[in-house]
Amino acid sequence: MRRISPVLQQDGVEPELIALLKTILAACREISFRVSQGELAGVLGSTLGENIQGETQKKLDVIANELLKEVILETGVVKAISSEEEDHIVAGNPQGKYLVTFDPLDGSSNTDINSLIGTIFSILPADPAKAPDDASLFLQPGTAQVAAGYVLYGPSTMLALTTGHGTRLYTLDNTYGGFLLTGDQAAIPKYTTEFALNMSNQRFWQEPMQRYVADLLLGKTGPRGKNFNMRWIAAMVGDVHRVLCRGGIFAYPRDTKDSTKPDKLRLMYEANPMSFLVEQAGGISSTGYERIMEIIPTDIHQRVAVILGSKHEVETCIGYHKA
Ligand code: AFP
Repeated sequence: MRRISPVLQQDGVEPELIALLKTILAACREISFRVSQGELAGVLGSTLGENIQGETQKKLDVIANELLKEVILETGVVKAISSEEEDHIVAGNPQGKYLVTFDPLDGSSNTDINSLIGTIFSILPADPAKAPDDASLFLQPGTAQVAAGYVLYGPSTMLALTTGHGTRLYTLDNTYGGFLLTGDQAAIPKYTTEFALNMSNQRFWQEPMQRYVADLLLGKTGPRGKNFNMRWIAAMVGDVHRVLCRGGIFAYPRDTKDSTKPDKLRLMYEANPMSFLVEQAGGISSTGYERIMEIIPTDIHQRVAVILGSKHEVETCIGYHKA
């Protein structure tokens, strides 16, 4: 089985970017170990604080955030980082070529029930003309990403990674201490009968999503002419991983449940990196009205509606938004 570096070298990825990715993955290996120790390491449960999103921080959120921040800034090739758990961007080396955004622990409500969680990251080029404490550095569309990935802390620890040469899956080999290639070129099937949505929000969705899901639920006797099955992990990393492995549609649509927060998922820390991975595996990713990776962000903590996965199914859902 192949290690990461030769695979990335073969794709022509710059040595500095390879080194940065390996540093991020070293931090993820450490997070994986802490996660696997669970209660034994005293890392479960919440802190007393809240993050910028107004969400309670889990102890593991804070540990993962600190670990990533420290090792990424030490590389010297990163101009600034932006984390879901930090109110503001954190400046790095003014000469750094890259910007890193990350969600240190996605699905953190799953930590206390020993269920799936993960780290999501994205790497963008840094504008040499801007200062490292200038947040506008990050206001680039997802199409500018040079790499994106997630590490899923599940029964085995897995990495999905893209540098724009397809999406590959790796598995952490604890005996060797690194990630080994276990799934070359993920290919999301075009058609699916599986959907992932938080159905408890159904009554708060906008009309196009209501119609789309109502038709799905009618199954074989409805306009779709086939039965669908539902899955919901409550951690985007887990749901997107399933989509990469066997297809499906994952959506967190806009809703009216909380008027201050019509969209739930974060553009920079969740939607853009996942969209890059999904598109590189042959799927598509949209808000229902536009391609997610073409959105020009106006704020680092911006949220967005997400519909992604199997090409035909996402296109069908988009069709309901156009009607
Ligand atoms: P946290 O990382 O704050 O736990 O949120 C996870 C998440 O943003 C995303 O990973 C899930 O798909 C979604 O929230 C789950 O939301 P529900 O609470 O509606 O199930």
